[in-house]
Amino acid sequence: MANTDRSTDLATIEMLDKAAADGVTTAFDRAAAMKPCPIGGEGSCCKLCSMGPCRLPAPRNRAETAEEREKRRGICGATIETVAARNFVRMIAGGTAAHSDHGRAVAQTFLATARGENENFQIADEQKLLQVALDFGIEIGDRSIQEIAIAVGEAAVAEFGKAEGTLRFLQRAPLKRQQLWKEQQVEPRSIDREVVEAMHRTLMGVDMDYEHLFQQGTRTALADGWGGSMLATELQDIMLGTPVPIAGKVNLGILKEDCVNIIVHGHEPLLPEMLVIASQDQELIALAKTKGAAGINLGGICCSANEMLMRHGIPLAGNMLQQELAVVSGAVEAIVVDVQCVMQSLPKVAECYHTAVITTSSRAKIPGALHLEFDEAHPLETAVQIVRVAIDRFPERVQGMVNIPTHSMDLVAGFSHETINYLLGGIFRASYRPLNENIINGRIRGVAGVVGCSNPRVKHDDVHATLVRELIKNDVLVIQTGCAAMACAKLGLMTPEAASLHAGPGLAEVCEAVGIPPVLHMGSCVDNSRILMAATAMVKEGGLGDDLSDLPVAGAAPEWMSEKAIAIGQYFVASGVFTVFGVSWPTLGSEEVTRWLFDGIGGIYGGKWAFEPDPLKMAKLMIDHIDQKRKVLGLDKARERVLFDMEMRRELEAV
Ligand code: MSK
Repeated sequence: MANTDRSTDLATIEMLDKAAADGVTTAFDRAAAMKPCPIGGEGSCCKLCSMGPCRLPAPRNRAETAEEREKRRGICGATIETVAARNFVRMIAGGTAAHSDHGRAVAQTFLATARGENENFQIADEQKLLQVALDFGIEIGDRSIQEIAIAVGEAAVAEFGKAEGTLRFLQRAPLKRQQLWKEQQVEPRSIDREVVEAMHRTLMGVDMDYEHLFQQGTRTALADGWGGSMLATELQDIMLGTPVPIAGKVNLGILKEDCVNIIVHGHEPLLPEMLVIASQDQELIALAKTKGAAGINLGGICCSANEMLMRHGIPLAGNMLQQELAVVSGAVEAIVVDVQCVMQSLPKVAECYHTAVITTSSRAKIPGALHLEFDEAHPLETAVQIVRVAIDRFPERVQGMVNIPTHSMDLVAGFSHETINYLLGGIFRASYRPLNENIINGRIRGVAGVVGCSNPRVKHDDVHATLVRELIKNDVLVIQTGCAAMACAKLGLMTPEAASLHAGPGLAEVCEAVGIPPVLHMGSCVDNSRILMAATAMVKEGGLGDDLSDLPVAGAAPEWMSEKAIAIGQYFVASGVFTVFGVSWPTLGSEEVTRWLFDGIGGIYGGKWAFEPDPLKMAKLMIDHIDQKRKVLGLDKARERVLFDMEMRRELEAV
């Protein structure tokens, strides 16, 4: 396959050409060489015990007879429904564990910071601290900020393993949704407990009723979205600052030929925060100059990058599939990784260049990488050590191997849900009212969350971009996180100018009046919890129903690959959001389970799943859903657009 068919991104194509010339193999090559296993891919493989693995594929290209269907069982007698559901629930548990272990690390650092045991971090957003304290039912009174922070930190750490009660952030949801979760008995009790119970119930010989299995899957996913992920986001904001709009750049063109280039890749933002400080340290810059460099240039891949961008404007080098390609540029002195979405191939790719691959988490090592563990008690020291390693590598750069793509793009990021509130409502009357009103009057048709990974099984960035362009063209405001956000940012969809170039007339009018792009960057993977909060604020503002499932909104992960995406999708569905995934669907081996996820579950939660790999068809599914919600709300007639008059414009501009 030509590299132009593998990605729409010009920098990626250039680096794939260079990788081939340099004799380097990438994920794109490995995907082309290895077809996905069709049995595992559709959820029909059970490898939970050593009586198997049992393969339970349906007949290909013809309908299954009832007799064949009855015989499609594992050695223990497990039906294909049980096998497909167990596999799916285990994916949810894996994704929830990842986000929540990240959340736990943040909560522990937060508590140490509050107690004065960690001087490198501080309480940066007192207002948010007080908000979380109120949500946690913590008394404020005349207590000091430190006392409140300690109480919040202790309560946050307890959310992971408390013995009684349910998760505190569930109370943030609309009342109707809380009631529904209670009735369905899916309120998560503690985060760890739900992951443990999901693993237990999916073990050989335990839970065998697929709907009952999905009940636990739902409870586990809610422990992610309204638990581990939301805790990570909120506590990071309190310690590091809640994002506000900030200009940045994206794509491999951000690498600088004359500088020591350090790429941070992974998810947890605490070490990256310290690397931001260390990379600006005058002594270290002077040291870099003694080695012949003009300075130190920091960039990011995946969600560590999103975190650094949102709070410091540090440029994004690219999304998940560009991690190897950053090294292939020959201009990266160190790629620093922690957890999640890191490819084991990095040290192998780095062998061809001079790049140091540095692992930093106590939870993750890679053979062939240098391990410099992040010392939470002395985080800046670890960061300084890493920068020194990178500086020492600069003289080893082989000039003939350096080829930095010229492609980079401007973007505006930092749209936390609080920022949307201020931008739309104004600093003195922060409110979602203008957003709701513009949905009600039809300028904005609805809102779509387009999130998730990149995946070499589809044309890189293309599915994201085609879907998002189609949505904004149809007046749907798009909010994004993770690698999806980078895909669209690279194509210029996150600049204010994108409104007049790509958005439909109603959406463009609102974006131009307020000065926002039609596609809003909301952060990293754990920040999908910001989308839950934004949607909840829309419900609470009024006029769009009284539950999340009433809103004209939809979600998608067009190029997903990680189990984390499945956990996110399930908590969106259980929160009432129609959610479409592309690439492939992991329960297709069971018609019954798939039908239940695509339809039956909607009867319970109001949100349901869909699978559609074609981005234009995916957009149609989402827009049809949004229109159907508008109809139920009586807003279908309101789509005769009202043009902004001067008074309306003044109101929106009073920010
Ligand atoms: S990094 S989970 S590839 S979005 Fe959060 Fe990107 Fe997916 Fe990892």
